[in-house]
Formats: sequence, structure tokens, C-alpha cells
Amino acid sequence: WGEDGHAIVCKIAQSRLGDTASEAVKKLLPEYAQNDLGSVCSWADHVKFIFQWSSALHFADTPDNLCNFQYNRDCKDQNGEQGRCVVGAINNYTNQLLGYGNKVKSQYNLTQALLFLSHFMGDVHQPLHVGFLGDKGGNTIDVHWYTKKQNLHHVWDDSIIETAEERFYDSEIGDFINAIQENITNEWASEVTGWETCNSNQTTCPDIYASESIKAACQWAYKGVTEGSVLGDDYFSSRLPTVNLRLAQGGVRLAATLNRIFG
Ligand code: DCM
Ligand code: DCM
Ligand code: DCM
Ligand code: ZN
Ligand code: ZN
Repeated sequence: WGEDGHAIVCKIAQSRLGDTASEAVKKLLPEYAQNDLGSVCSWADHVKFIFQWSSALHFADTPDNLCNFQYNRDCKDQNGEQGRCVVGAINNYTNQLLGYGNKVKSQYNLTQALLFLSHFMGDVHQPLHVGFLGDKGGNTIDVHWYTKKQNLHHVWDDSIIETAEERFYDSEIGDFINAIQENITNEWASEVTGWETCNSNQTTCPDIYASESIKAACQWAYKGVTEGSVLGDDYFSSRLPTVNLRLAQGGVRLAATLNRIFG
């Protein structure tokens, strides 16, 4: 996601934290964030260049047209190093944060761990961040977003969200967040517990989130799109519900994960 998508995920998450997680997040956030997780949710994008090792951790690539994700097969970087993808990163930073509050101080920078985890939990829910290897998650598919030249990946990171904000929420991100929160408490109320739940005693379950993403990428993001496609009202209105759902799930699951880590 772009800046807005990440801020949405983190603001939803922070509103769902229990007392202990809320207190831990407050202590870990850098001073300049003023206890607003949403304000630093894109920090991981800003450090891609100074921490070059981190740029492979924002996504996973899956084999073209298979439409499934397998950790052992797909979670590696360009050099084939195992675990170096968004799913491995979520597991890694979750494990680091589990050391919070131990008598022996963690060897890791847990502020960075919180900011990475919060960002990558958003990214793993962006369908094209678990897209096909051959087109780099839609980055090499050139389309038009209405009249503007764009690549398909960017359409899903930013354009759909920005168009929704302009059209329906007077360009106010807060109103967009409120609308998603409303859906979480109404339309999706009966599904939320299922979103939050992982298999027995797992703190987080990014394999599941990644599997859902590549399924949604095949069913919605790639569907009907080829090089040079013009994407307009039909694509926007049929795909926006999926973007809303994935932002909501990202926020709910970031909160559930942080509540399990610190709870
Ligand atoms: N892991 C995962 N999904 C799998 C296998 C492993 O998320 N199907 C994660 C769990 C650990 C890390 O990878 O955090 C290392 O796993 P292992 O100890 O199995 O190599
Ligand atoms: N940080 C940042 N931008 C800044 C200052 C800090 O992105 N202007 C990040 C780097 C650290 C984290 O926030 O991982 C905490 O920083 P500090 O230790 O400076 O509070
Ligand atoms: N990306 C992806 N899959 C890839 C390569 C990149 O999902 N195989 C993501 C990371 C960024 C965006 O696409 O969100 C643009 O990547 P870059 O800036 O590395 O071109
Ligand atoms: Zn992206
Ligand atoms: Zn990212």
C-alpha cells in the first residue's frame, strides 16, 4: 500500500488495542509519533534505501498463474535466501517483540520491530504484494487508470484508495477510516473473530494472509487486465469492496497480533 493504505491499517489497529498492548505501543513509539501509530506506518518505506536488506521484506512472489502461496517455495529473496519475504518478516518481528518486558533487555531495537511489523501486516494484505513473479506483482503491467498512465501494482497500492477518498469522502482520510470501521462493526461483524484467529498457539499467521492475497489477486486484481488495459468505473466499483476488506482485515489482524504479543 501507499501512505494512506498503511495509515488506515494502523489507525484501525490502534483503535482495537487492549490496555496492555496500548501501553506497550505507546512506550515503543518514537516521541515524534505522539502516540499515533498511523503517523509512522510508512516508516519502513522510507528506510528501504538506507536499510537495503529490508526492501525484499515488503512482498512475496508466487509462480505465474498458480494462484497459491507456499512458504517454503515462495518466501525467499532474489538470491534464494529462505524466509526473506513479507511472511517471514512478520514472523521475525513478532518473535522480536515477544521479548518486550523481559528482565534481560532485548538485543533488538523493538521500536523498529513495531514499525516494521505494523507496515508488513498491511503489505501482506495488499493482494498484489503476493502477486506473480513474472510481472513483479503487477509492477510491469502498464495500464491506464482512467486517462492516466499507471502500472497495475500502483493502482492497488494507491489509485483505488485515492479515487474512493476523492469521490466519496471529500478527500478526508478520516471519513474513509470511519466508513471501514462502520463495516467492521456491522456487515463484517460475524467474520471478525475468524479473521483474528490463528491455529493453536500461533501469535500471528501470515501464511494465511498471504494465501488470501494471491487468491484475491487472481480473482480481482489480475482478472480481465492485460498490458494497455484502460481501467475506469467498472474496475473501480467492482474492486473497491476488496480493497476495503483487505484494509479492514489488515487492521483487525495487526491489533489481534499486538494484543497477543503484549497481552
Ligand atoms: N514459517 C512459516 N510458515 C511455514 C514454515 C515456517 O511462517 N510454513 C516461519 C516460522 C518461523 C520461520 O519461518 O518463524 C522459520 O521456520 P523453520 O524453523 O520451520 O525454518
Ligand atoms: N525514526 C524515523 N525518523 C526520524 C527519527 C526516527 O523514521 N526522524 C525511526 C528510526 C527508529 C525509530 O524511528 O527506528 C525510533 O527512532 P529514535 O530512536 O530516534 O526515537
Ligand atoms: N513489489 C512487489 N513485488 C515485487 C516487487 C515489488 O509487490 N516483486 C512492490 C514493492 C513496492 C512496489 O511494488 O510496494 C514498487 O516496488 P519497487 O519500488 O521496488 O519497484
Ligand atoms: Zn506496493
Ligand atoms: Zn511496503
